[in-house]
Amino acid sequence: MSKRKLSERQQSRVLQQQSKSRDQPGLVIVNYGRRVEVLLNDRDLTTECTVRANIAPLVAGDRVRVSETGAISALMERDNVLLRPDSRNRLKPVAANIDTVFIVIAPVPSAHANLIDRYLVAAALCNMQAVLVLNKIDLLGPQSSDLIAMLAGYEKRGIDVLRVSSQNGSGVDTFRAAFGNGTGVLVGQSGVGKSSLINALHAREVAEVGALSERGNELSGKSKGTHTTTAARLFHLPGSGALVDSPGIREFQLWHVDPADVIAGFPDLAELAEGCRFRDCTHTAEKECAVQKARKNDAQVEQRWQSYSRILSSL
Ligand SMILES: Nc1nc2c(ncn2[C@@H]2O[C@H](COP(=O)(O)OP(=O)(O)O)[C@@H](O)[C@H]2O)c(=O)[nH]1
Ligand SMILES: [Mg+2]
Ligand SMILES: [Zn+2]
Repeated sequence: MSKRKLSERQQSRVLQQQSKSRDQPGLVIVNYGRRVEVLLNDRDLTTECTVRANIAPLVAGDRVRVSETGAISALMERDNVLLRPDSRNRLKPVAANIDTVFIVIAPVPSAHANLIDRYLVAAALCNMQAVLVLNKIDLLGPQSSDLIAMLAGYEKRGIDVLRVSSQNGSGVDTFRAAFGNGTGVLVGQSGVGKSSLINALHAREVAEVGALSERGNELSGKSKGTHTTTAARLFHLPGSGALVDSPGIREFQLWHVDPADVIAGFPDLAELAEGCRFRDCTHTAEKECAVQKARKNDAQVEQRWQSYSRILSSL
């Protein structure tokens, strides 16, 4: 792009901003479809807004401008946005301006490394830090040794793992401290306890617990006029920080990802890959591939490669 063009674009952006300068800044709490709940920056209460036609689909965490008549007139530039495919395989934004993705897992429903890895790839590609949260530690027992070993593996590779029980409150303070002032998003299978975690952080019920309401909405395909919704919602936490509760995602697929980017979710393999002969090595069938070589001598690398390879072939 030429310098002149760029400056024209910048100029028009400035003009756009000026015309909207009387509109108030706000933060999207939840998008119900027709209406969007917004927290105006200078108020404590949220307000329901309409959305002007030219605005892209809004999600929790979006910074917007709201006109005097209560219409969202502008969407401010996003730092990042978490995307996921919907049931019809169309990419949809889930939450915006996120510092940390909390990948919630539990003893039940059981966690699979490959699902965690898919979330890790997504977080890396969306420029978000990822932390693993093991919820329901009150249910851990002798049968949990595989889960505990799996988490130790992630920890060894430098990923923070928090262990909590939203039911008996253990670890909840550590969890609260983990993101301080930032904005996090909870992701993970339905039923792992994401909404329960939000409630535990509030010490009272603010989020709806139980997968039934989510399923009800999925079947009817529309909200029943009430505010029980499947949309992601932002909760301000007592003290500081905010968390977005996202509806359960049974199968989190990464089909929209460029195969060459998958390695971003596998920093340990990426490090090995520096020794590959070809820069565009996919670590599958190439000659002189350092990852393939390491696989042969290291059972853990082999396990990690299997997960990587499963994601590659699912794209
Ligand atoms: N034993 C135990 N059950 C929990 C815990 N946290 C949540 N649950 C239960 O797990 C189920 C699903 O919780 P929910 O918060 O709706 O999960 P979500 O679908 O991820 O939002 C509910 O029946 C909760 O009572 C926990 O720490 N321990
Ligand atoms: Mg929930
Ligand atoms: Zn390679």
